[in-house]
Amino acid sequence: MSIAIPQVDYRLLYRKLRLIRRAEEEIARIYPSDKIKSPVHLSIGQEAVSVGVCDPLRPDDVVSGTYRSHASYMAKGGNLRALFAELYGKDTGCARGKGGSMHLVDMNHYILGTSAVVGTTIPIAIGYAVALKREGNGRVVVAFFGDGATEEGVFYESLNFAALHRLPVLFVCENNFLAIHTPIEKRWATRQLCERVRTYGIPAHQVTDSDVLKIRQLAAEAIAGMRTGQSGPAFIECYTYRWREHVGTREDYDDGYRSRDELLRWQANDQVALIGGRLDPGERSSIEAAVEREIAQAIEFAENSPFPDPKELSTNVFAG
Ligand SMILES: Cc1ncc(C[n+]2csc(CCOP(=O)(O)OP(=O)(O)O)c2C)c(N)n1
Repeated sequence: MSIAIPQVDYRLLYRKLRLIRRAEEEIARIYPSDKIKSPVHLSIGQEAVSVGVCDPLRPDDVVSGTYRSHASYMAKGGNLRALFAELYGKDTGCARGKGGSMHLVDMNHYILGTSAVVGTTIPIAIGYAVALKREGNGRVVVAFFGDGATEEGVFYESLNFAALHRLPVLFVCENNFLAIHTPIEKRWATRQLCERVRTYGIPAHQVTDSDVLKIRQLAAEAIAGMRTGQSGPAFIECYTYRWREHVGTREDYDDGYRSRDELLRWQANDQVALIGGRLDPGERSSIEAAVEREIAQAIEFAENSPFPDPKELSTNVFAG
């Protein structure tokens, strides 16, 4: 049976790419003021992965991310005001101001809570996939994680369990070649991640140029197969590049672990600009204006929201 993949809507795709890029640039602008109360791990440069993968998702599909999840949160349609309020530590934040950037969550949009501990959100995503399979409504889970997370044992346990039980989960590795400052050459004996994954019987694909349309197509095919029960889990490794420092908002090309030439090569292939360039200029500027308004309103909301009541210090922090 052939699988129908929905047509690309370039306006929607650009809106998402631009929203993520501009929201994170605004976070970087505000950050030095100390209004943002948590460390931030930006995805500027990596937007194509979240946007390409989330574009074919249904609103009731589930997404799981990491501490670097502003992008997947926005790509899945998470509440932008609650995102900014969370960064500001405000009561109206998506985790009531107690989690900050690394602990985003929005269950109204099926965005699972994220964690600072590398690899830990992968098995939680698998747990949701078990629940969705039992539910039987064709919903799927996407688990996003970095290349560093594939060094955790739980990644391989999760692959095996998902393959064994044919769970509807799409594993997406955002391979930016770095775990903090350590390059992949010093961490991986071989680059054959997809081959390692295939040994579990999971189809694995690699996108090396960050092309958002290729990523979208592969994700759409995998998701469509899982929805109908025709196929089990799938894996996509997306090469990508983080333009700013690991944590914080600086450009860190003088820190000695990577070169600005590398950045320039990736910037020449910037998917935000490339997709924007496919639009009619008038259409493009009205999308950009709408994005600016949405972000400005979210910032204003965060600024005007109250901090949590001190009496709530330990509420929703410990079980029971
Ligand atoms: C279990 C665990 N080990 C180590 C760390 C320290 N640490 C924080 S981020 C990070 C790098 C992870 O890199 P990757 O998974 O590739 O994600 P990226 O930051 O590139 O998005 C490490 C080692 C941690 N938070 N948790």
